[in-house]
Amino acid sequence: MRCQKCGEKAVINMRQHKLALCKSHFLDWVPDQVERTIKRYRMFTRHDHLLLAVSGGKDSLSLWDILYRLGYSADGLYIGLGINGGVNYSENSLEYALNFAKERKLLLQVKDIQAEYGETVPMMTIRTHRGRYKPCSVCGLTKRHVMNQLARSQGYDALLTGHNLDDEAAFLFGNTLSWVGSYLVHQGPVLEANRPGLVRKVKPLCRMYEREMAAYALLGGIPYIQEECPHAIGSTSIYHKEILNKLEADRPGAKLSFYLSFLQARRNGLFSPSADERAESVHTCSKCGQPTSAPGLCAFCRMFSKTEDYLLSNQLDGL
Ligand code: Q46
Ligand code: ZN
Ligand code: ZN
Repeated sequence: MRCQKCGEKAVINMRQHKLALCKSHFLDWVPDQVERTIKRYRMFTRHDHLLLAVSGGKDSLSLWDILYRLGYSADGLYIGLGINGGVNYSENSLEYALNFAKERKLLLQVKDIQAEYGETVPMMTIRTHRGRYKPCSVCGLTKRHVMNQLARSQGYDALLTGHNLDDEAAFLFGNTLSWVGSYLVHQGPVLEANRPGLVRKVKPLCRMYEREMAAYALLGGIPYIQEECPHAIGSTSIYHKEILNKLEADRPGAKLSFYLSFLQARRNGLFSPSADERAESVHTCSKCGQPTSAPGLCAFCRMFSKTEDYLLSNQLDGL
């Protein structure tokens, strides 16, 4: 197979785009595609101060590399969740993120959940019973809270995540199977800051296949943590990804078309906020100042207040 741009030996064949490329043309093609996505969805400009959530995995590190190559100014944020899972997952992933930042002299902010809130995500999960002992629910809530809090307090213009097309299509598939309208209304490449206290969220890799991002990291010489988070193993989202991969194998381009058709349907007004949602008044959490649908504390502060009570009672017991 030959590169369609220069005729050299191709290293990747992307059936979904009917395109085969050599290493050097592929490494130029990926940033070019991401730049088009940034412009198409008016995500941000080169004047904006960006904060990228960095996990140490291939997507976020590749995105950081791409932004750097394209001349955008993006700082990284690594959130230490305290996940071990028998593979020192959090410690190792931090190492990859730190090395990446150091080599390119980029700023990586590190927030350690246990240092900040007294307990790791798995500890909070066991004690609060949130998510039936599966940490993903506590983890998602914590990450969203910490990312928004830091982006807001330090005046960043947008918060970026490395979600790729496979992530977005699997999320969409799951929400379509159960018709979770409230998620479908809000899913997309850009989540506007439509409530006071929220920072704009964007996903510049939303049109890039996971396979393309893995190839970019590999060919671009970007070391990243290869292991999945131990809590992702056996998850519904991975199961949905596998189903979509089968569909993609038979019909190249199916994932992209599923996602893009959804975005088009949404633009055409197929989904709209429910009457409940429209009537919902926005409240501000009395503790952290972030928006919440009910008066009083937001979901994160409610969960964390149980940690505070628990830690305090432990201290009192020790007196
Ligand atoms: S990091 Fe956290 Fe994921 Fe691990 S505990 Fe679940 S949500 S799987 S992106
Ligand atoms: Zn070429
Ligand atoms: Zn709060």
